[in-house]
Amino acid sequence: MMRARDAVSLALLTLPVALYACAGPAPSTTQAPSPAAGGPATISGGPLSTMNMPGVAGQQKACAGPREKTFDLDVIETTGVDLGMGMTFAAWTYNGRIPGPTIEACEGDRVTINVRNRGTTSHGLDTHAMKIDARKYGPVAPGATLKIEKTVDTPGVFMYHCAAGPVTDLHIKSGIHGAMIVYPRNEQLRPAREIVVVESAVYGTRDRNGHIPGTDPAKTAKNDQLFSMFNGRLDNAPVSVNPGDLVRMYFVNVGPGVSAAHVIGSVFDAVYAGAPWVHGVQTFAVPAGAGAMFEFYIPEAGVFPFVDHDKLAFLPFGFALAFASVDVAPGSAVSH
Ligand SMILES: [Cu+2]
Repeated sequence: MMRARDAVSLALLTLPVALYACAGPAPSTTQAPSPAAGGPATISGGPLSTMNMPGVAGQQKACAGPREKTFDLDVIETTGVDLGMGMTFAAWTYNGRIPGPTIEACEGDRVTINVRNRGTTSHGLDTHAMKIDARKYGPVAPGATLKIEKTVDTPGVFMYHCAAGPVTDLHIKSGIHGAMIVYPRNEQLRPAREIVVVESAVYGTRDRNGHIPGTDPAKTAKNDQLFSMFNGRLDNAPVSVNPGDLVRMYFVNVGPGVSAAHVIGSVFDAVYAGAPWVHGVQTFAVPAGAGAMFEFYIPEAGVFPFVDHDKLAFLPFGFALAFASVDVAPGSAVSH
């Protein structure tokens, strides 16, 4: 597996650079911005994306738009979604994708979510952004549509996922989850290159053809994943950024366990996981079922992989999302 090897070599290549920077006088850099000075970021491009995750509309559009927003989702039990690296997974999903579509609202919006159950068993939807009678999250029978309505009044990045009574864990871990952003209405976020990243995992056994035919309840019960992923892919292409960019990541951890969110080669300038913002954080803990905004600068030309520092064992499965301002040698996990 070419990509697997390369993901490891990426990490190995990156480490000595970090160590060098610590050990000696600061190496001269040509165009490092000064995050410490708190100056405005150089924004030289639009929202960022990965294969399974389009760019966000953003705070300005969400908050300038109508204060009543409606989102329609379909629960679809697939026979196989492509995870990359030659693997497919018979996932259960919202809208046929892992993760589901990102729901963007603004603080104070009246949000309606219609969930059409196109599956063969009962499904629902639970969004952590709402304060509501939990029974309103379903589930509903196959063929039925669930309607959830509430004003969202807490800004942040929230997980949403299937609500299926006692088997909810199995449904979430089969792929029925996504991110919901509630932008603050009165606090203007800094100009930044924005991206949504959802960390999740697959629990099953792959066959000779790389197909994982379903979720294994014994493995989900033990949080024993086959591998973890960002945005439903094992092999995300590098995200192209520029030196000086401020990146704002809307992050959700589906699980398992705590995500030790970290960017190799940068330090979070600001983190929001519920007021207030905190600053100068190397690694931020996001438990399963939680989310956060991470703001970090691209300090100089190079490659800056976002990782779960507690799950580096999955680097051979491509579990790193590289932010890169440079072309990387062909055959590398961070090549364009
Ligand atoms: Cu479900």
